Amino acid sequence: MLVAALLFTLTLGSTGPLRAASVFAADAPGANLDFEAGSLTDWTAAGTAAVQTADAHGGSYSAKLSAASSTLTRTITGIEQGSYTLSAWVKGGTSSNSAYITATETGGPDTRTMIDTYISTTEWKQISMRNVLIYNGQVKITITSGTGSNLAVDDIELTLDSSDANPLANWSFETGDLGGWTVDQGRT
Ligand SMILES: [Ca+2]
Repeated sequence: MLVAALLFTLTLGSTGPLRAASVFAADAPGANLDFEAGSLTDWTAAGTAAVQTADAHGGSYSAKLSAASSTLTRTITGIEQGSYTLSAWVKGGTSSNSAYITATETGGPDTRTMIDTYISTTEWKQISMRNVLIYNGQVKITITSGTGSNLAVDDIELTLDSSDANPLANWSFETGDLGGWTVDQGRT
């Protein structure tokens, strides 16, 4: 008995896999994620935090949280839904494992990376938080010194690893035809 069936398949667009792109690089104009504004423009500081010229990972400035329980915070908005990596360069002393960077208010799970595991007093180290899921177009970045009193940070980057934008053509059939699809009729 012949069983007729319609098999719909959909071919991905010719653009291929989505490639990682740094959407908020440290050197993005006006981003001040590298503190090269020479001030804490776009950041909110609590406790004792300021830009410094004594040391920097890149450029002339970095930010330094020079007292315990200090924070630097900013919210970046207008970014597309997807999975990101948030990275930063840090330098300083340990904090009894109480210093951290968080990515919150994304519409997804909060992400936190403890800094002590990576930090050094003699060289800049890059820490990265992968799988930062952003569902609502924004991310709140917070850097906390914890019990430490000499946490320097510089060159923060937010990189889009995987966009949730649907790469499939004509997924909703709103072209009014089967464009993008192939119809395989009569397969048994
Ligand atoms: Ca800098």
